[in-house]
Amino acid sequence: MRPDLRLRARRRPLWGTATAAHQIEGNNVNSDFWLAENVAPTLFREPSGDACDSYHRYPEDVALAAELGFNAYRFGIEWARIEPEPGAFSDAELDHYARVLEACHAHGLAPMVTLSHWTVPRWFAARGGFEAEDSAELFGRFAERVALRLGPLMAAATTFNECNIGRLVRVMFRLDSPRAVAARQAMFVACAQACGSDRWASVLFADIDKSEAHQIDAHQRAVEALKAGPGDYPVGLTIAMQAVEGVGPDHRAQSMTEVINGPWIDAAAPCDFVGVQTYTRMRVGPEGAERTAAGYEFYPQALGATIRFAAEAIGKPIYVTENGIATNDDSRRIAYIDAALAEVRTAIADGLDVRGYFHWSLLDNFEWTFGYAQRFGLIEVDRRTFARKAKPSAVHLGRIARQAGARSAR
Ligand code: GCO
Repeated sequence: MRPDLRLRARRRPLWGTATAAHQIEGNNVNSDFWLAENVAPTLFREPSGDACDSYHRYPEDVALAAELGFNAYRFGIEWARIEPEPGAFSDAELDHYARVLEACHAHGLAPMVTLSHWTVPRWFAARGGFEAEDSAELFGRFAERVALRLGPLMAAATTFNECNIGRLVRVMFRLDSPRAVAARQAMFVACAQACGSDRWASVLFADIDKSEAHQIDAHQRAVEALKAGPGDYPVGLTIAMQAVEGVGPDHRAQSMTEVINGPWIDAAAPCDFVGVQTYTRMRVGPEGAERTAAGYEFYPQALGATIRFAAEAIGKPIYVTENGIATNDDSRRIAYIDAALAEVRTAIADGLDVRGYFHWSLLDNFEWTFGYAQRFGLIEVDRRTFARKAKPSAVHLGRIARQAGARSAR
């Protein structure tokens, strides 16, 4: 009798890794991102192409994660595959994701599923994405189909990945500059023209003044759909939380935190947990601070601050659903992991309800507009043969998970 991982997930801490459908599966041709990667002009350094071919190689990925010592796996299901045309739901694609979930169970990995990890079907982007008045209803319909088919197999689910990303990228990457706005608009026009549409809107570069209220409505509809069953699993929301630190007497850390999080702190109210996703801190850093390959300051201690912020602001159980580092020096990834986990342990020792840690990412994968240049993975992937090779950091974190009791002898 296979142990019920959903019950087990409630009882013991989850130690896992995280991925996203578009970043690892490959050939997500019906998605908004695939089109945006392949139009001219584009903001993308290179197209996602085959990615890690995890659409076909997920059995290998899941087996590797289990072999390393993890007991959970956070991954995304792809709306653009499940509903390639409006209302045309694919049972074959839902069956595909049921097989991915079954593989997780067969390997003792509690599956945490992300319903939307930024990508949407291109037909949805071409009608205005979440800027469209009826967008929440369409997302709720998608969530219902997912809940009905996959609910009995999920150990946990989240509606949106980094729901506040439209806010964060504006602040962190200064995307409001005239040059950045013009480059984005040119790509959007090219996408709309390629679809024969007069509009185009994506989640990552959303005009949140037009989209945010609809996306919050979509989140609430999805929470209701998932909690309606079948299946019995916690439903959450993941929020991008970089630790915002003030420098100098009149810093604006508090106001910047509020700008980055916006209404999404309150939107977590109907959820059973919040997914904290933290990479670094945001401050006018000291000159000479070590930087990662993503340009972030090397500051794993940020995780302690964001866990405490989430506990205080939201008051829900916490999973760290993303934490990691882009680097070609794996020894720095090991140092980052040890320092980040020290923050988690201290938070738990201080009585905070932290229920799991998912490292971003299992695999070196497609880092959105940055392409494959930024390597966040515990496992490297040969870009031609797709061969996987665990880095020392994978063995290191897997050993920590095992020593923490992630995988009792089965
Ligand atoms: C995010 C996304 C991931 C990224 C990761 C590294 O949090 O931005 O969930 O898709 O790849 O964060 O930037």
